Amino acid sequence: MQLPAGKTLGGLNRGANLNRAAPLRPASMRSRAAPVLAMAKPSINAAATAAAPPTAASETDLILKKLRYDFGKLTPETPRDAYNGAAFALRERLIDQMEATHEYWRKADPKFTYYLSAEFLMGRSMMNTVLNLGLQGEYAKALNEMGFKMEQVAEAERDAALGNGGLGRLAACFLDSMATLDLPGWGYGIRYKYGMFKQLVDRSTGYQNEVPDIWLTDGNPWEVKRNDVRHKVCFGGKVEKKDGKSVWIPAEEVWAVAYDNPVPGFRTPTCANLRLWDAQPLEEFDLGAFNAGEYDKAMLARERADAISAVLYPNDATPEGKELRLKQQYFFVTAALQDVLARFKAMHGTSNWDLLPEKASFQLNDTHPTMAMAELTRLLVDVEGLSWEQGVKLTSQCLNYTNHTVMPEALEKWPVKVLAKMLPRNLEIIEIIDEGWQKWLKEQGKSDEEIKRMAIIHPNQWNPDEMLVNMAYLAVVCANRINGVAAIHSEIVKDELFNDFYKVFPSKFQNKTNGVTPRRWLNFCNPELSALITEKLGSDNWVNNLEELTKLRAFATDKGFQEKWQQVKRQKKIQLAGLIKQMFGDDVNLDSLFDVQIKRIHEYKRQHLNVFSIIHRYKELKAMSPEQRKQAVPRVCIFGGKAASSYDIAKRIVRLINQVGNKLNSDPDTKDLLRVYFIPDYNVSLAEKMIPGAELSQHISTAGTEASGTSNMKFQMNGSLILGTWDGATIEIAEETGVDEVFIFGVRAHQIHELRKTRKDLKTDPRWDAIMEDIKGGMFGDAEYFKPLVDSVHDMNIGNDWFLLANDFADYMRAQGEVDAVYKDQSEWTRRSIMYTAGSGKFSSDRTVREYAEDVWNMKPCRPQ
Ligand code: 26W
Repeated sequence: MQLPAGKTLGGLNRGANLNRAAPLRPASMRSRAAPVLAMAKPSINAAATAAAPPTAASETDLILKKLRYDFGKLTPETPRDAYNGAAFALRERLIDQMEATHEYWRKADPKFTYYLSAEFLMGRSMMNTVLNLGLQGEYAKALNEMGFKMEQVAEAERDAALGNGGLGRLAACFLDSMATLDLPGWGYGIRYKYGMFKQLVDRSTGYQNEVPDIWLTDGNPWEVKRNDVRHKVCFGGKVEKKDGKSVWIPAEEVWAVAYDNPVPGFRTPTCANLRLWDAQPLEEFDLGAFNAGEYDKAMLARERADAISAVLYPNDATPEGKELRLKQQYFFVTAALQDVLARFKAMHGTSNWDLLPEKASFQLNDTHPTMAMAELTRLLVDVEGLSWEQGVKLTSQCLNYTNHTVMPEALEKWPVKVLAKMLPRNLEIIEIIDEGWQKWLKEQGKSDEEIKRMAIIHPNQWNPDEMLVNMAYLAVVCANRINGVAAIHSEIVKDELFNDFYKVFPSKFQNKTNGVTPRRWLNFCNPELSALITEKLGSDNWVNNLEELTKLRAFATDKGFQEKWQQVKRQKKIQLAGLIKQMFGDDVNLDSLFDVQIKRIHEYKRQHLNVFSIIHRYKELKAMSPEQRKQAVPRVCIFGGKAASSYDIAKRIVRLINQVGNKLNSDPDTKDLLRVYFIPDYNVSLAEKMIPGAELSQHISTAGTEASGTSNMKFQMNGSLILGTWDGATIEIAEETGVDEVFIFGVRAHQIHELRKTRKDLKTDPRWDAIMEDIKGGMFGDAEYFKPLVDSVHDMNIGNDWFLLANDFADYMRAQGEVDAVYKDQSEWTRRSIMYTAGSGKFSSDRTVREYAEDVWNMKPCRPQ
């Protein structure tokens, strides 16, 4: 790298000489930078970034320069312009930090962890980047001088919605914590061209409609295309035996091209990476076919490749079972594994494979990346030439599996015939693994019945001639460690879901209770409450040491502090009311209890139990005298959540909530006491707006069905009380906050099996029956349409109501009554609200990720100096 004559790196301060106007690095230098992430070379970043910290002036220059040369705009006219300028300016900061981090890690050669996930629900990046880099002052000033408010500019950004719900968002929170904890870690996933569909709700009919999420139209400033980082991905064909070795001759090949998304940590120089793969054809265009007039054939390779990374499957609990889904899963898994092995070989050569588990640990985010179990073995044995034994050993030392659901219908099983066609060699490897596994079980003295129950490849219970590969069993047999995502869930995983396997190797099983990043979910989305907490605790150390919040307990009954706490909550309620005004044109009563249930629509999450209780509350209010109504606690009930496009009952639940809202919100007798709003297109950035304004959040899944839940943690952090069942992480939230502080109801998980089997002592309730009659009677219109919904929950005795809504109804109404009673005592409510936030320390994803690093990945932080 040539510097101007007589100048040494140290001498140059960024402000003066390094302003972006005068590009420091000549073009050729820039291209040479790319290999750093593939294979490192000495570079200047560390020194450069170590120079003068950014100033409002330097960022203004940079923003205007980006606008001018990347967008041909001299000054920003719209928030979109300002966003483009700011985003591309920050992009340069991010790339510098990422390069410097990876150069440092290249030298330090620490152990890395790789988070393999089919989903990363990142949301927006600008505010997160500005705040994690500690540049809010500079950027707020720079943008204000251009006539824009930071919040206004942030609204111009599209959400990166590359996920369905909990699983995808957890992956995003984990990346933030890994970077903030200086843990060398990367995410690997798919760069979907179309993310989670946009949900439109027809206000008058209440129907959900889906439209594609075309999020990349205006480019994506938060990614760096790595044209030179690509791996070949093969499909189909056949396997031939050549001198005793299996040789796969594929029928189709595509490129997996890397796009890097820098992941900056909070207040650390560490900037990790999320590498997303895009499918590209080997041949862009078949000119021969074109000249022969076969136009479709000319484009075929392009279309087939595009299809692989085109769209996210919008189901979050029932596998579509489509071949393209399996193609997507194998595509990103093999690209990730090839990428990691290439870097390992560059660093450690090809005769040091036993070192691999010391240098790389992989976390499989549910079963979606489970093909990694066969693929890593294939790459090590077929490509790198290791022995089968060594290949399988290394695989089982490197790969770990997290289970996120016990719902039987969510567990992926791929037909053997589909695998035989698409991935013949991988199927062969799975068959050999299963054979060895069953043989080993036999040697362990397991009965044939037990061995049959633990077979990885087994008949389809609904059509025995079809053989299926059970992806969860493959993961459990091959993984080094297996974990659930909350204490109760991990017990169910051991005692029920994988009990046979647990009895074989109990030491593999662990619990890792989920967490959420307190940066995005408290510090950034609720600056008002954050400022109050920082003021009370004397520093904002809590942002990455969340356990410090316990100190707030001492002030829970402090009148002065309570007042300030109430003011902040009031401010956030006003903002949420503003959102309702903007969307529905309605002014809501700010003295109402803001009651929020936001999550994917699913029968086990029981949004319909919530709306049934609202129908009863409405009827009670209608039956009251105006006098009595004065005693009632006014409520604004807010829902949000997408129903998978093919999930019929879930769509009927969405419509019922909207129809109930349309009726109640316009009823003169009750509209000041009870409102219902279904906020459409619920996503990460909407959650950031809604959660701080909530006073009560509902997590009312049938006990034993919600693996953990993570929105419950976000609400807790923001001082929103919880009405919920004894399920998932809500149990641990109650334990941390104080069980009496939480409104708990409903049957317990261990009682359910018996209840469903015997159907004895099932509770009924005349209020419940009346509600069912009202709906069937057309009180909310279209009785016909809602009949299947009513039938699905009415009358357990005929096998309906699998999720026990009727059984839990009375106790739910009891808890609802308690909520109203406590809300009438605002100082008691505020005391509890403070206790929730104070008890949320455990639910930082920093704690969760630290536990994974210690107990699963066995790795240490490595902070770039
Ligand atoms: C194959 C279709 C499919 C897609 C996604 C099946 C299952 C899933 C996910 C496992 C569903 C999911 O998001 N599970 C949620 O994961 C969260 C993070 O651990 C938990 O907090 C939620 O309780 C769990 O439902």
